[in-house]
Amino acid sequence: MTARPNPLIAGFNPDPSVVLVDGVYHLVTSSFEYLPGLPVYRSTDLVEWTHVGNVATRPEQVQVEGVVTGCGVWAPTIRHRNGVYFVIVTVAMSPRGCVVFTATDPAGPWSDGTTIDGIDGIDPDLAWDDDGTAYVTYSGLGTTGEDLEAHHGIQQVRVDLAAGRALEPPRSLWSGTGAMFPEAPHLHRRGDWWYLVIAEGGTERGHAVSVARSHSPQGPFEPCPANPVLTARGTRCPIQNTGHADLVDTPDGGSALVLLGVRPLGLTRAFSPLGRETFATDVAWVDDWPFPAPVELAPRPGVDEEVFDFSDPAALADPGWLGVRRTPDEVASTTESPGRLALTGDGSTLGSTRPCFLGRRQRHLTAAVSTRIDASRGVGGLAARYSEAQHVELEARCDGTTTTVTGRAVVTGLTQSWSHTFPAGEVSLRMEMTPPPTGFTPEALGGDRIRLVAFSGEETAELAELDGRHWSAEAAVSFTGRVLGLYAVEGTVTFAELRYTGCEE
Ligand code: 6LW
Repeated sequence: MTARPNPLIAGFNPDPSVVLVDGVYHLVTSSFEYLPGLPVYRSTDLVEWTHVGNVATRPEQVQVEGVVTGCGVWAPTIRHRNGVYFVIVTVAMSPRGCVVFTATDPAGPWSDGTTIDGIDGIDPDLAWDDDGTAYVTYSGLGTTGEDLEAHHGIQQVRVDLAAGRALEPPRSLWSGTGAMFPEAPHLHRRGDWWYLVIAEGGTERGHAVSVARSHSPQGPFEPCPANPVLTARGTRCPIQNTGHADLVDTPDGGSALVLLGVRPLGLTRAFSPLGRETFATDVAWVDDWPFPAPVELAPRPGVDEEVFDFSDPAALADPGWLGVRRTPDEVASTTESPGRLALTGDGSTLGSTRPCFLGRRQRHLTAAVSTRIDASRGVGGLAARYSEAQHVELEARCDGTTTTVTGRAVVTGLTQSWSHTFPAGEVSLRMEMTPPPTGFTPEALGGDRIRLVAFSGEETAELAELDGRHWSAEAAVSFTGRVLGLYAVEGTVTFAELRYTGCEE
């Protein structure tokens, strides 16, 4: 059997939760302000994963239109009972709150979702007792997030899932070892024990996994003497911030954790371009306690190339396309301009909360993304986005006789740009990302290198080479990751293709 890779699911894929039913794994991750929300990945061996669909394909399911960037769809749990799959999730700062979706096929369609009243917290987990009692176990951080000091630890209520309400006031279960933000609880039954797996220490460098056990899902919970059972804090491990873990059986009868982590680059491992990704590690059981192995880097070998040829109307059917608070369908059309993808701007820019942007997750530390754009009827281009405040782009505009390409770097209110003018006509735009050089140089301390290049006919314009630290999880103080894509500002711009190439060499 092929060795399990790490990252298990690369690119912006934090807060993984996984379920195994009849030999098939389904895993979901957080999606924040992006739509569709809650990507669903399928595997039969925990090694090869296919993105088979998304839980929230309809905006009403999650209502992220008005959420602050980085809020929205946080930390799902996926479970299965009596032929039905359940995903429970908090939609932070949205009227939806704590919501449960159901489906018989995890690829979709999923239900409209039922909000569960009486849960003032995040990171809900769903578990059932033998008699069918449903428990929601969650992190008692109020969903408004306004008072981070008033954290109530891990809490639990019995719920009526159909009626959408808690059946009792919350009870406190356990708060971990005392590190900040006890969160991400998952409750698992194994033999005579109920295990409560939690994260603590915050989702940055202090992140850790701790465990407690009880003979009842309601506790009292006894902490593992070896807590935290997993953390990368204070190490030079290439995978940092490891935490937020869910437990699952492996195909060979063992156990594993799926969890989030980052791959920080540079001499001091400071900047993570891709954000929080999904990793896995094996678990050994000693005296009925789970002992996860350290999380080892094992990138998939070879070059991964994806070409979306927009003369194929099915190019948009892939579940990996993302819009920002809008669905890809709302933003892009394959019929407006036959053979090409058309984006029609509405005056919103990449600095807007609802840009006219169609993107995909960057999944490799060495990557290139390129497109061919016709800007004769509008203004638009190719971008790498972290947030409204942090993006970098190549933008094309045409005045009838020339096409000008502007490279622009936007970092929390600071903007710098570089331009080159070509004869009028289609231009190619390309961004290349590479890890920083080694050695004791200023570049070696930074993030990845991002080159902005434009081509037309025989002419090549190297517009800029930038330090990608500005578009990393740490500099953006971001829960998401880097998303690469096409955008329009005004008029209609059309694209022939989008090419993505990545490898971990
Ligand atoms: C999530 C919380 C966290 O709800 O960040 O990993 C939040 N830590 O558990 C968003 O991912």
